[in-house]
Amino acid sequence: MKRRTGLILALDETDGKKALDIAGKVSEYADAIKINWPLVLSGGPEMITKLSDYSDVICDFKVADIPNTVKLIVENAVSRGASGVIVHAFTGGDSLTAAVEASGGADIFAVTEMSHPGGLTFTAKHAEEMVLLGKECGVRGFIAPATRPERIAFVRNIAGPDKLILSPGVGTQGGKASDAIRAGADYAIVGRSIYGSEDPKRAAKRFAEDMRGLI
Ligand code: BMP
Repeated sequence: MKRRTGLILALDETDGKKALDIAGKVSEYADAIKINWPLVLSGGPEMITKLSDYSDVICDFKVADIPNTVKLIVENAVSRGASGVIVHAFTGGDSLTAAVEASGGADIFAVTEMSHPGGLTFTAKHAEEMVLLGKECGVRGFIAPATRPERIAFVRNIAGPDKLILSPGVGTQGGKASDAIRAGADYAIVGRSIYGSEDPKRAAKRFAEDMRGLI
């Protein structure tokens, strides 16, 4: 994943045709497109391959399972063109290791603390352990919340300078892309504020401009 703007588009648009249209319009400003269950379930897993024509694709499947199932999911996503897969860390070291081993060189990102209010219930309390475990298992980076920039700084401090931090929660959830980057994130993930806007290209440009000079 080459960093130009620092922007990752979370393409949770459920109309497959519309999603591809938005991907084309926004690709100038997005370093990657993150695809999650809403679009995979409505547009089919072939959306992963189709979107990889526009940019790097990160499969946000938040994989949380036993090692063998993790392996099967990660292998399948990568074979369809994913250059990254997001997994949960709470499943433990064997499942995280299975993801890294099955990735065939694609990037594995582990969730630390989630960006929504409910993320405080369990994930925040174990964020440090999850980062340490992720490092031990060789993940490429972490997901940390733009809604709480001080927690991005916390994750960066434990993760060290070499891991990537991808930060969702920008825009609709209240976080600001430049604040996330200043706190230590490498990329800001933005969904509804771009794909749900009347002019997704202009919206993406605005987020990219907010981060310009910090990337
Ligand atoms: P939006 O910008 O529309 O709020 O979308 C954020 C995206 O990031 C969604 O795809 C969501 O599933 C994902 N995400 C998140 O919002 N918080 C997290 O802690 C982890 C996520 O993957």
